[in-house]
Amino acid sequence: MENIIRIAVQKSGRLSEESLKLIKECGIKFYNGTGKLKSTSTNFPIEFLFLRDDDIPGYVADGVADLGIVGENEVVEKNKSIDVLKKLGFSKCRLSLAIPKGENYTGMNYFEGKSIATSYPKILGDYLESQKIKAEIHEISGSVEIAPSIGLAEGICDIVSSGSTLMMNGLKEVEEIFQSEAVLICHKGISNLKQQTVEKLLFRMDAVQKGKKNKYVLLNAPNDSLDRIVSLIPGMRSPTILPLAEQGWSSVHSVISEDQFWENIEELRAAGAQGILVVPIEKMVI
Ligand code: PRT
Ligand code: ZN
Repeated sequence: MENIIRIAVQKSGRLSEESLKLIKECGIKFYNGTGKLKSTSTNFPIEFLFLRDDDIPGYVADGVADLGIVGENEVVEKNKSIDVLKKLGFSKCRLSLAIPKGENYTGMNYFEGKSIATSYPKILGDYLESQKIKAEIHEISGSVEIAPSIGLAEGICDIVSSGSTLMMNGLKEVEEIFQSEAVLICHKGISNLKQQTVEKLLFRMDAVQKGKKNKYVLLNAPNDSLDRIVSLIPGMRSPTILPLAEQGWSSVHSVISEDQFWENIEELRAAGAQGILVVPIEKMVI
């Protein structure tokens, strides 16, 4: 019982779907009925708390939850004493300064003596201080983008993803001050037994993430180009090479990284590879 960990995830919002998907990909089963605030897994020692994202850093700092999945923007803004265990690669966005699009932007000194509306007073305050700019921060909890048009502030500092919200409100992005993605956070000083469960979860998350970053390739190649092809796709230990029924040809199986995927495929074709199949990898344990 003492090894059961509690994880806080966003109840409903931009982080919810990907957070639960990642947990499911780790083979963890649970029931997530609408409106439920708590749930328990049937096959892993973990309980779920479904909360507003703003509350997650605080619950993890207090130890009400052992783990949490939340945006780095909330982690830094709330400034609670917690550990960040892992970047999760989803809900990527940036926190930016924006001003009315007709304004002539001259650099950070544009903001000297001006007022800026934001839901992130700490991140903005720290940034202004680092830039030695004195501006007035108006903290508001939502609809930040309308602040300049209603005369509340001269600029805003808000989360931007595609940029279309800024555009629709007649604003332009002038400075990116912070980059964010979802992270896994942990209470400081959890028990050894709980720590073991956290390690198991991290091991599974790593396998899922590595799987996403890599592809399995199968191809046919003439035997005289095998050396070159093996050097292009070294794989995890080394590629598997199997003879084809046709004399002088082999089938090569290996793993390639998503980052260099297209360059790799082009080089393989140039080296004589044919019939290249690329297959997604669900999990990868090295
Ligand atoms: O109800 P609860 O408090 O739980 O949720 P919330 O409404 O506070 O947060 P939510 O669900 O909107 O966002 C959760 C987290 O997702 C944020 O803390 C960020 O880490 C991350 N994220 C990623 C975003 C965006 N992308 C995003 N585009 N959070 C907010 N936005 C908003 C932004 O505030 C602005 O209004 O989307 C608009 C800008 O989007 P674009 O695409 O028009 O630029
Ligand atoms: Zn929120």
